[in-house]
Amino acid sequence: MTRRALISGITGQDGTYLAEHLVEEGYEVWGIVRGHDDTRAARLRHLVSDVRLIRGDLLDQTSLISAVDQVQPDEVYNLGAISFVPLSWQQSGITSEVTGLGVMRMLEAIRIVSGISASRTAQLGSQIRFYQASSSEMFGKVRETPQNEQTPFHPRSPYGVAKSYGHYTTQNYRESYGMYAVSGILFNHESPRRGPEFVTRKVSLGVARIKLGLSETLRLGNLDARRDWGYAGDYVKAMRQMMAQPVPSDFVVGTGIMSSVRTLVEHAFSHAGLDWRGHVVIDPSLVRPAEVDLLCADPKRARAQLGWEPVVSFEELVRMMVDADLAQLSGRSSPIDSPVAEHF
Ligand code: NAP
Ligand code: F7E
Repeated sequence: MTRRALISGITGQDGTYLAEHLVEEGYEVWGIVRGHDDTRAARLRHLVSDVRLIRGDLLDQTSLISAVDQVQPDEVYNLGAISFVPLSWQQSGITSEVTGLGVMRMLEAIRIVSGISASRTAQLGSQIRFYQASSSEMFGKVRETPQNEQTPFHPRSPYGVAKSYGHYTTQNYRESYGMYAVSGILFNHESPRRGPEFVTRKVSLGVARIKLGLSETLRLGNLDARRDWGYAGDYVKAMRQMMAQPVPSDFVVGTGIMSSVRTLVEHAFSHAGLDWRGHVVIDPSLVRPAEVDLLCADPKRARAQLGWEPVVSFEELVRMMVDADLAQLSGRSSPIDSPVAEHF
């Protein structure tokens, strides 16, 4: 029988790749979209036509109950969040509400629609499965390197704190109610669909603009930070694989290789035949109040139990993103989103 998936955050980077992947796998895919911005829904439809949309908001419990009740999904993927770390200091309240409490609201919607309570726990097999988009930002000021499923959390931003709340809430619903609820602790993953405020896309767009003579400089913050960067198209496959396990549990997903922002910049400029030193300007206002200095995954468990492997390397990813932005800005492909992110 056709499986039915409901995705929050379907208009975001991961939502579009996950929707594509699930459609390819034969799923009927539904997405929750907020009421205010039809351009985001239009972009989604341009990328993935075969999805059904339903209105809802992670701030609004009633809308989530209605969505789950109407769709009657087999699987719910909670990807919706305020996901840009610097914004979480400026808007910590709304970040806690959406990225943190939103997880609880989505789990409550499933619990209520499924008729699960403390005295009537879920029966594995027939129940709605739940995936939470947890993040390596929960490791923050890392206690060990690389980080695995047992590494303690030390979040460094309101975003990391909210994600930690969502992570523990997911675990708690699994333990309290016997629900099939899992978290993927995903390390940074990028693509040509990445929001223009995140550093990889900011760099690929900046390089394309400089190459095409549309700009001279690119303003950046901390070049020493190191991240484990992979390709979003690879990571959404791990989400589905986690939901197909007989017993629900959490997985770290990343490449196990880290690179600095400086290395990212060097690769991106050199791919376009440019020397970054003549163009990059360090802007202290872009340095964060509390930085996560390094993140590096230990994906052994995902590799062994899910059979998951990243396909696209960091170098291929950077080239893919620069080429996509060059094509977009020179009019050789249709626009994905706003090409200006200088002020983030
Ligand atoms: P993204 O591009 O920023 O997408 C975020 C999505 O959340 C958008 O579809 C947005 O919808 C939706 N959203 C925002 N506020 C909402 C609300 N109040 N109610 C319902 N939906 C709301 O993020 P992403 O990169 O695809 O990441 C997907 C998820 O994985 C996020 O939870 C993120 O925190 C997490 N994560 C990402 C990474 C990464 O490296 N990409 C790593 C670890 C974890 P609108 O279009 O309406 O704004
Ligand atoms: O920053 C440094 C910055 O904003 C990466 C989100 O998807 O991944 C993402 O969070 C690094 C940081 O991603 C600029 O200081 C330097 O050290 O691309 P980012 P992030 O903060 O790692 C995690 C796993 C998530 O869960 C999040 O949702 O790059 N950096 N200069 C800069 N970063 C930005 N954005 N802009 C700069 O100019």
